[in-house]
Amino acid sequence: MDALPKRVVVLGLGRQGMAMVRFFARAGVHVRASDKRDARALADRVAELRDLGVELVLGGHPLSLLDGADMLALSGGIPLTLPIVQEARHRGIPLVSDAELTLRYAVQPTVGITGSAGKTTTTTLVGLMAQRAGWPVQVGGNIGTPLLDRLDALTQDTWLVLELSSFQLELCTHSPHVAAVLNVTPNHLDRHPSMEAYAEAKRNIFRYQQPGDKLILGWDNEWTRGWARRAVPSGVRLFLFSLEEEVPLGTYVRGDRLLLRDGEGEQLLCRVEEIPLRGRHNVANVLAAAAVAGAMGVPVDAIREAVRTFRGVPHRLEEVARHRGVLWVNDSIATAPERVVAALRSFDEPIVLLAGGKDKNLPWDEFARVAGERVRWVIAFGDAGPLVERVLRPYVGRSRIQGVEVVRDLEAAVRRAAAVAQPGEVVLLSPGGTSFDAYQNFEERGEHFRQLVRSLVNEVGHP
Ligand code: UMA
Repeated sequence: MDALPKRVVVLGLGRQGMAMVRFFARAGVHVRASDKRDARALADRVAELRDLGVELVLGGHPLSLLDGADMLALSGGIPLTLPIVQEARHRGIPLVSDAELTLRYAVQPTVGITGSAGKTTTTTLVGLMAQRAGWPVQVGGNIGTPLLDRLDALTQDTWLVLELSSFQLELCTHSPHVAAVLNVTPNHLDRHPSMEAYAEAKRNIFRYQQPGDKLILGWDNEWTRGWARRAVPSGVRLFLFSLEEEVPLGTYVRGDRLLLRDGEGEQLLCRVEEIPLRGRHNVANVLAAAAVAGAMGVPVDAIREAVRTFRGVPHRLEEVARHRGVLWVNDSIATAPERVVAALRSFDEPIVLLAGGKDKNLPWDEFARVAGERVRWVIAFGDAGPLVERVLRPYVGRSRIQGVEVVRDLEAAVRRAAAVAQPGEVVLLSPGGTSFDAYQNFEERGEHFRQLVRSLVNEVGHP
């Protein structure tokens, strides 16, 4: 096991930062913690930090924080371009993320799942599959709960199933025992310097795997297929999943059946119609989760039961209400245009789309094309509202899109949607941008949407 540092600096006091602080402070490491926000904004955690004996520097990250430090621990939201991060590199101070620390110090078996799309659903499903088998399991990581500060409380045989983001992986030099990359498509290009850099960050999830470890890769995606051909570390067992082709080891579809080949022959997982989630991308997510669980050794019965009973992840194509013949769906988690495309493909009904938020410098052309095939009306909101309007304008009247309007915020968008949606249609919040123009995170945005829809439904005298 790697030795602990003596003096560590933790940047960012959100969920990951707090987990890192607790982990180090309890282990007796000297912790200096810093956040760009001030003590008032962080009032709810300052008392805990003081109790832990942490040295606090709030309201910014002066370079002097690094004096005497032998490690710099970064939360996911800290860009590597910050002057203090550059300075740490210059001084040769190693950088880590909470994921790296978890993978480095956990004695438990680890499973890591990443991908540009589908990782939350897949990770959740893998956790449920292991649970169904009666295995001790904890699900965490980018999905919302870092597990780092709970490692000590978990038994050594507990499976840690982690959703890992490119931000966390960028700083990883350890890989999980079972690693999965579902797909790699443009995302976070405001943060990573290039598509290659983004993909290379993701590759860290298996780059450091050891002989005997297991790797699961998507066969239908160009990047991950390329890795399956060329980049598997020696001694690592490769599983694939595919909607398109039958693979030698892993999961695939034949007719209406999902099948698993785990080395001991072919087994039936379930039929496509047994999957309660909408959309072809969810069939891919089920295949991915089953391949991961199969690689872990979870019995097929448990995999099947988990699939049949899974009702989805909050804020992910979540049906919020059916009101006067209109279905209201919350897909706040869609923070990239590509995610909206997957959401749009999940419905046969005409769609009133609520899109916007904050753009990440991503391409929107594919979004516009698919919207043209599936959407009747668009209500664009937030920072990226004018951008969404601009990319869709050429389609109005020349595709299924009859109109695009720009409103200020989500509240106004919901009001307008209530006015334009017709019975038999779906009102879909699937923004394509992040929530950071108006909210702390996508959960808060999704929660706000739910509230707005609920009050609309309860409104007396609403037409
Ligand atoms: N901060 C600074 N200086 C800065 C920037 C931020 O001090 O220059 C501070 C902020 O004031 C704030 C803290 O850093 O106090 C926020 O840190 P954070 O953004 O890392 O938030 P956490 O609460 O730690 O949430 C993180 C993940 N966030 C990011 O990666 C941006 C969450 O993923 C994750 O669920 C959580 O840890 C638990 O692991 C969210 C996300 O958007 C869902 N992830 C991206 C994605 O999925 O696309 C990667």
